[in-house]
Amino acid sequence: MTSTAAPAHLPTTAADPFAHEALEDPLPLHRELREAGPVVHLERYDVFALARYAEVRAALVDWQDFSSGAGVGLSNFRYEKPWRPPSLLLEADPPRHDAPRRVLSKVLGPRALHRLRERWAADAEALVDEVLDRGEFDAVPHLTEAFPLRVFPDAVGIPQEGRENLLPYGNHAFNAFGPDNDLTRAGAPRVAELSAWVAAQCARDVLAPEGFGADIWAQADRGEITPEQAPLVVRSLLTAGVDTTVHGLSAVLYALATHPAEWERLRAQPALARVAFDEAVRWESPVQTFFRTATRDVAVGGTVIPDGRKILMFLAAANRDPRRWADPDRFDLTRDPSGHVGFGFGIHQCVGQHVARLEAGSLLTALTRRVARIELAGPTTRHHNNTLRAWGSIPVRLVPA
Ligand code: OVM
Repeated sequence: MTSTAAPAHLPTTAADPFAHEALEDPLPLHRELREAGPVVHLERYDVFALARYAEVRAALVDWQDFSSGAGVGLSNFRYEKPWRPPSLLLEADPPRHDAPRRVLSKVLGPRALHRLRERWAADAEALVDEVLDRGEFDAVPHLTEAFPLRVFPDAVGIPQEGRENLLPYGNHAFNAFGPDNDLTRAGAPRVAELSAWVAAQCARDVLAPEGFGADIWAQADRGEITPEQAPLVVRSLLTAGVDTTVHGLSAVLYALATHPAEWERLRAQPALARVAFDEAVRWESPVQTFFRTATRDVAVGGTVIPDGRKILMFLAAANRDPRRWADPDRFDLTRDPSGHVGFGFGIHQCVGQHVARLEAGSLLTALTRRVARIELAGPTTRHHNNTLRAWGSIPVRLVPA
């Protein structure tokens, strides 16, 4: 791989955003990167970093100069073989990106989700009743993992068997956007087995006759995508649709448990559930970072990023940039969190965000109806992942309403 010396005036850091210290608490690094300048060189990986809101958002919108087709991880598909066939959505540029994107936008759009509203509301109420019986419990396995696992695989239409593979597969896929460090290597022994299981769930005859999976295949019948593309579009749902929503739900639950006044505000005004979830996505940024690749020598903030070089976009740092957000570290249901880049921005902006918001809205609404107080009941622990900001454990006590 070629590497051009960084311009002399370009701020540089030896910090490793994928080291355990940074994954445990990334906020000091994010502040350092934002304050260093609009573009920073990360020596350790010889890549460029954007951490300010304006530059991150501008680069996300500019898909022509900041390409996804060479992968959105550290690995540059111009030079390195991807660990799996690239995603037709995430790891593709127009025009190839557009038909799969159109199909998935339709399949996961508001019309399709309408059918799920009542069922998911009832599922959320049943789950909240179950955990209320427990009194004190770990909210990660019993609530924030349990809810997506209860509703999403059924909505896609995959069989029961093997669903325990979904979280480990997603966890590895998000680790694999980072470097070949201990986290990525820890996932390697199961890659073949997990990938084979995921691929098998994407076949037409394995998927239920109704569901997101069948809907994707129906779009292939209509010629919107090819029959060769359909399984990979289903794979995107199974890769990106579980861990992300789990960690988003953990984020909002932890925020509410530790901000009792905001919980009271939500109880008094349950229509704030969507704001609460988006504010938690801004505040926590479950997806912390994604890379892009420069398609030409591209000027950003007075420096030139050379053609073919990787750029790490710190969504999480942009979401707490004081240049954009008043009191950015505050979790605040009175602010308007729209415009956050926690779901990305531009043509690749999370195609599943309506699904995520419906899951969160269902669960938060059930909680506001049945729970008076959410209290931490013990020490929390983080789960480290190269891309995701996640809780491993959130011990809570729910006080019934
Ligand atoms: C995909 C995909 C999309 C978004 C995130 C992601 C593993 C994967 O299309 O496979 O993370």
